[in-house]
Amino acid sequence: MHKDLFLISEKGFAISQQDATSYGIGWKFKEDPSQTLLKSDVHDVVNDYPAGFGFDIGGIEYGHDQNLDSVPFSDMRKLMVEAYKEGGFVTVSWHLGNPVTGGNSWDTTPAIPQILEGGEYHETYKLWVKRVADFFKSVNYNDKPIPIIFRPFHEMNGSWFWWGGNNTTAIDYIKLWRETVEMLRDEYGVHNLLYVYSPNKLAPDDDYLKYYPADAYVDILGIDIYDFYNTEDYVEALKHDLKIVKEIAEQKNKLYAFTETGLEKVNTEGWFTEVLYPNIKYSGIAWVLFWRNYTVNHFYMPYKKQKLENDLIKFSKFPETLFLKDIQQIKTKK
Ligand code: BMA
Repeated sequence: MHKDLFLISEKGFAISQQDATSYGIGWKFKEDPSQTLLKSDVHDVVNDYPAGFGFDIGGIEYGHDQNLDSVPFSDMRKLMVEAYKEGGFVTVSWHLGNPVTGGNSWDTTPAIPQILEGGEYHETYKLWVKRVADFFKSVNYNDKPIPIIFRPFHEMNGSWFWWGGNNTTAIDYIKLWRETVEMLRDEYGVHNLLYVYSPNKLAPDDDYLKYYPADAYVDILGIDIYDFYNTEDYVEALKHDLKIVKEIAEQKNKLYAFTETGLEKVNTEGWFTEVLYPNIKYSGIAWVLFWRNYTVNHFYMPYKKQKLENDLIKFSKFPETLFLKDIQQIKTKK
């Protein structure tokens, strides 16, 4: 898996999307035994699937049977296995709740000291991590858990989640990361994960490594940067931040990726080919992940007849933009 991603990063970058096959504009995954093929808005437009498939397990910690965006975990498991079987890769974020209040990720009540070893909510948190472990161990193909790229506690340099920014200290964040990895790996025996560290777009004084848990606890470096219809700013951030991630990753001999991006409602002419592409073309990222296609007011990839449909088609024809068929070829050639 790791090797495949290095090969991919030499040829270009894998196009990925969050919840690509779980739902799209006007449809939702429904199991159909006569139909094994996946559906995705991206496929409807470019006649190929994304190469990377993003999922979110937020809600699993509470023992819910569907995630925070109403995707049943039983469906998610099937979609993950299907993506892997087809030669794609699976990446997972975790919008977990606040263990102290029982609220959601955006409940910024400080919680880390209470859930670390010795804290009042440590046992609760251990149970949460066990639920995550049980799920990861249950995503099997040919009786073996499939590789999963896990990207927990993302965007920690912002203050919108309880695990980041003003709601914690870097020291506590790092302790939480390490304890979580140790629980998953040593206590619960989860060995099918690659861990991704992914801060949000850097503010001028931000140090990319401020919350970095150490080389032994991280496999891949990432960054999340969105275009909020402030394209100039976005392009500046792409240039500046991706260069920093690249330099650090190269020093550490690690893979790196553009772990989240997008322009909500993709409504800027030529966004894929003229704004994004020139700025990631030589960046060396292994993949770029676009956020989800949820509703007509919250989507990040064109769907059929959407304004940027042709721009996405044009983007898909560049040699570096690798969709599922492209990475199937890269993998079989090795
Ligand atoms: C956010 C939004 C939310 C969603 C969350 C987790 O960026 O898309 O609507 O619940 O991600 O997927």
